[in-house]
Amino acid sequence: MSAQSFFVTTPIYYVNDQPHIGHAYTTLAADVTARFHRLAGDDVFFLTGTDEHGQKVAQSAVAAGVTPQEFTDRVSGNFRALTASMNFSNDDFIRTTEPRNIAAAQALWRAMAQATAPDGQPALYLGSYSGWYAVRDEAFYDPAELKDGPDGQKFAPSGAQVAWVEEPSYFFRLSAYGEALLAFYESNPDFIAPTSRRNEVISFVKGGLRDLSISRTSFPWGVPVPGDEKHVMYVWLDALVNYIAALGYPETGAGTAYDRYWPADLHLVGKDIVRFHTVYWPAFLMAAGLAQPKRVFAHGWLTIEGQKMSKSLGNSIAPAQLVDTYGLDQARYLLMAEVPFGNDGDFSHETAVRRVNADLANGIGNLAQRTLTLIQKNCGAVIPDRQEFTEQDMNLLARAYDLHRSVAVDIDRQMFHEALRAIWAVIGEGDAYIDANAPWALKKTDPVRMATVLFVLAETLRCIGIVLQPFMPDTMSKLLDQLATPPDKRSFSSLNAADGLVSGAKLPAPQGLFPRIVETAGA
Ligand code: ME8
Repeated sequence: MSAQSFFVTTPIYYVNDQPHIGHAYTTLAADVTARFHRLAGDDVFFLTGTDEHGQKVAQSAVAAGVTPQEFTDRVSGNFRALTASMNFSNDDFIRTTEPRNIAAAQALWRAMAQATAPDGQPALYLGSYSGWYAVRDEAFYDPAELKDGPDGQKFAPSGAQVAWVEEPSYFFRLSAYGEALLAFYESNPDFIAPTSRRNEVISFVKGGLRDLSISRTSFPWGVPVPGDEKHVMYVWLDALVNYIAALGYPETGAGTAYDRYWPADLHLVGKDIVRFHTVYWPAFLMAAGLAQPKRVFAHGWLTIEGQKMSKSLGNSIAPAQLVDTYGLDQARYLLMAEVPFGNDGDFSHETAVRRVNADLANGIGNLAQRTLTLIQKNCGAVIPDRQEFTEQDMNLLARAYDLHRSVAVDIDRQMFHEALRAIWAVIGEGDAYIDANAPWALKKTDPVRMATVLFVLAETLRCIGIVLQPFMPDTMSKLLDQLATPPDKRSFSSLNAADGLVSGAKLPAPQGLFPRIVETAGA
């Protein structure tokens, strides 16, 4: 049987910004998901990239004194570098300025231009746009949504300043798609998550949709509209198309990547861009006659020490800085463990130190260190012989062999913090087991039982190590090396006794997994 395909995406990031931990947060969640599905045996495609057209990027290029192409070539690399610095396992990295994205955007445009909207009118038409536009959000706003600022300035709900725009524009007849969208949400209750976002989107669509301006003529930095090259496409159109451009759209026949991976299983996005992914994108796909993605999950907003990350406050944390301060896998753990995915949450140094010490150094680190050191000292540095298991032994092992199943449910709901909590519950059971059985005291009194206890602990650690790989790949690979687990026995299909540790296998000298962070006074 061929493996089940699994396609997960991140937003493609605007290159006007330096990557900060907010960007790393979304891509990390996608990385954990992709790695988890690979270990489950799925055929995974994990996509990320950069969004390089539009007014916002063009303005940043002017400010930097270079052409938009020079600018995007330079800064796109900052986002590509995240793959190495955060150990992301993306299978592709797409830039919207690449020929494949431009070709896909133009093909999607043509398909929509030939389409008839549900009201029987053409899906695209030429008109003229006059209204409010926020360059920072690259979004149009209704007058009713705006707030007044000083000197007659007007601001979008996001806080971005808007400017009045008047120019010829092609429109997408979004107003005709409301009912079709509502029917789609209704029959696909898992399409938008969490539920609070789903409810927001449904009430937005129920409130009535306006046609969407999808081209601009007042600046040239974009994808030319086929057949009318005075216009460039609205940046969100050529951004959203990246998800299928990376699969080779418009090639869609049997044997293509599109055929293999579309529809996407999961678009991960921040809460700021839900509307684009759950209203505009599905409507474009409907018009073009393409299948809908299965799920859009919107996570919340990260703040730093209680404050919004902003250029003016200068408080953004670069992902590399996080890795330098806490270590790579520690940084990955902290971002996933602390905040319930979907909620807003704060990153603070104090919490980070507490969690590294409590969960990593004293938690899994200590359990591994105690077990492996005892095996080293008392069992000749080989996986010990085991005798009959007690009921307590079997209970712990059953929990360890089963762990990936409950974790899979959490991962499929994007409840990463709950997945970690479930894994830490088993680590806690391992701690209780080692204390209850006190293998260090059995050396003289009952060495045979000591060997069985240490075997059970090592086998439990093997399972924990396997299940934790998506979150902390490097450190768990170190742990599995220390348990002499061969590389081909590290997927979920090895979470059983038959593929378990082999008594007598030689183990290397144990090494600590996570050093404690000791803060010197005044630091
Ligand atoms: O919106 N906390 O790009 P963008 C959590 N190009 N996540 C954060 C964050 C924070 N403080 N700041 C940013 C765009 N993010 C478009 C997307 S997709 C076809 C086009 C994350 O560079 C979050 O995922 O503004 C958000 O949705 C994304 O970065 C926005 O990145």
